[in-house]
Amino acid sequence: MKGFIFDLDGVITDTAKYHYEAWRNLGEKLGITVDEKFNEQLKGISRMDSLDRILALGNKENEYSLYEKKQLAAEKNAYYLNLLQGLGPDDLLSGVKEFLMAAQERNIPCAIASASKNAPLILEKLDVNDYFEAIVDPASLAKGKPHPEIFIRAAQLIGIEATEAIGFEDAQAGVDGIKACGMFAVGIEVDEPLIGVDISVNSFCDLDIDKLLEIQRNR
Ligand code: B16
Ligand code: MG
Repeated sequence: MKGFIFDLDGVITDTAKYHYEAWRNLGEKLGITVDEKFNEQLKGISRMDSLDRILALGNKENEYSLYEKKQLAAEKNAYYLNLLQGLGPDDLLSGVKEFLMAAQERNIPCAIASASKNAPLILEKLDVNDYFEAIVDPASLAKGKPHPEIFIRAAQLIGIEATEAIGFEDAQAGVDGIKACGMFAVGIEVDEPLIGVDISVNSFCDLDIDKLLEIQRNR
């Protein structure tokens, strides 16, 4: 048995840039500069954990109540959703659709392991829902990435062991989660190098599905 487990933001589509823009906007209102380098630390991290990291960056971690923090997170999400308005099938990253079609032809189940609560909406906008047998609900998890729980759950949902799956990630937190459960990791490296991946590519255009399966088999 085999299966593919995909992160969403930065792997299927480039919504990572919208998350960054939305956090930078919120940071400006709070007097905290969220730059591109710091933003790397937010990739794959849940909404509330990202907010906590930003507040800590500005030494403001004790200035807001939980209620206020939930309001700030909701404000960021509203801004983010606004940026997603024009998202459509053309926003799939290069080679993703072809890879999903090739997986479907080979009857290899695919699942989404994204920290994003917006994942179902984004997949619908991209018109790729039908390629995925399962989407992990991040609200159902005890721990976020880099904990491996989300990847273990995704493998369970498609009926395979974590060690039988190949995981695709663009963030270090995600790669760490994949490797922590013995899964084969493919890094989608655009900016920063990812440590610990089994192979890395710039995009799905660089991946031959059959060669990838062979590499995993002979690992
Ligand atoms: P939301 P991934 C993650 O998605 C993003 O990388 C991260 O920047 C974001 O904070 C997180 O989802 C939560 O997203 O606010 O939409 O629930 O990379 O795990 O697909
Ligand atoms: Mg990601």
